[in-house]
Formats: sequence, C-alpha cells, structure tokens
Amino acid sequence: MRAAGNAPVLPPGFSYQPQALSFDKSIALYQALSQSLAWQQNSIRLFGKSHTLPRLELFIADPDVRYSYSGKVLNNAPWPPMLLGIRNTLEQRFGQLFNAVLANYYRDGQDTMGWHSDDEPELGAQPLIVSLSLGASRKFKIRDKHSKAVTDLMLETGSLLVMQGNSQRDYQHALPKQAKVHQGRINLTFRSVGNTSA
Ligand SMILES: O=C(O)CCC(=O)C(=O)O
Repeated sequence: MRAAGNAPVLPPGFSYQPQALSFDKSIALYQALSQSLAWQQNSIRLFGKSHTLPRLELFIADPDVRYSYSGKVLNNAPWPPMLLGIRNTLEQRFGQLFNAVLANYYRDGQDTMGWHSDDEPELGAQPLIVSLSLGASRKFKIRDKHSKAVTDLMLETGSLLVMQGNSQRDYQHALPKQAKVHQGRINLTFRSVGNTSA
C-alpha cells in the first residue's frame, strides 16, 4: 500500500521524513564523513567462525557509554565536531538526549546489513532511534516477526527514518544488496544508550 507522495504506509513505530537535510547539505556531509572518519572494517564470530562485515562502521559515543553489538563491546570514537549541530537539533526535535551514533558506511550496493532488530538491553524496551541517510538512495526492508510480511522503503539522502515504540520488539529490518548501486551511502543512527556498566 502507498500513501500520498509515493511513500509506503509503514508499520506502527516507523516513520519516514524526507529532506530533513537539504540535498546539497546531505551530500556535503556524506563527502566530509566518508573522507574524515576513521572507518573500521569489523568482523563478528558466528558458530566459532569469524565473518568480515559487508560494510564499514564507526561507533561514536560519549565517553561513559558502553554498548555491545553482536556480542562485542564497541570502542567509542569521539564525536566529530561536524555532527554536534545535528545531534543538538535532533535532541530538540525529539525531546531525547542522544549519547551515541552507530555510523555505517556502505561503499556501494554490494555492502549490506542483514536482518536484525536493535533490541540490545542497553537501549531499553521501547527505544527511539533516529536514522539519518546520506549519499546514494538504498532500499530498506522491514519484516513483521510474526506474519513475516515485508515492507520496502527507499531511504533517500537527507531523510530521517524514525523507529520507536515496539518497532524493535515486533519487526526486523535490513538493507539488502543492490548490485546496480555504484555510489556510497552513510547512515547515522542516533541512539540513547543507558549506562549499564555502573
Ligand atoms: O543503513 C541503514 O539504514 C540500516 C542501519 C541499521 O539497521 C542499524 O544501524 O541498525
């Protein structure tokens, strides 16, 4: 089903806001981040075997944040000054402090993110996660955990995808391979991570 403006009707807890950043600003930010961040090629262990992740990553967070992802505690990179204004704007807009960003860099359409939910205990039961897309448009998939129904959405540069409520409890999401995409995309997911280390 499609709503006006050609965006699909999204499941409860998901909302899409195009052009939160103008095209020019979003592409300039994509270029600056792709060149200046110390991107990491991480791997995960699955059934005793190490797998290189098909994307680059960087976990940017306040120094007191501890966050594990796929069973590994992530090292916190400091906030790049160019993200502080956006962080502040999003905090005002959503009425929540964001102490971390998981940044993903998909170098082209071969880089992907598999099906998962952002349901780590550190995020709380009903996390508000705000995801800013920069660079190439990529298809994003949302799958109902029970009915298995899938909704497809195109994430365009400068857009925000907001996930809240039971979006992580009831749904998984993924960014599939798109062989025809030859440009890069960066995704910044602003998160509030509870400090569970104390
Ligand atoms: O690149 C995207 O839009 C997906 C990112 C994502 O699923 C995540 O960071 O949990």
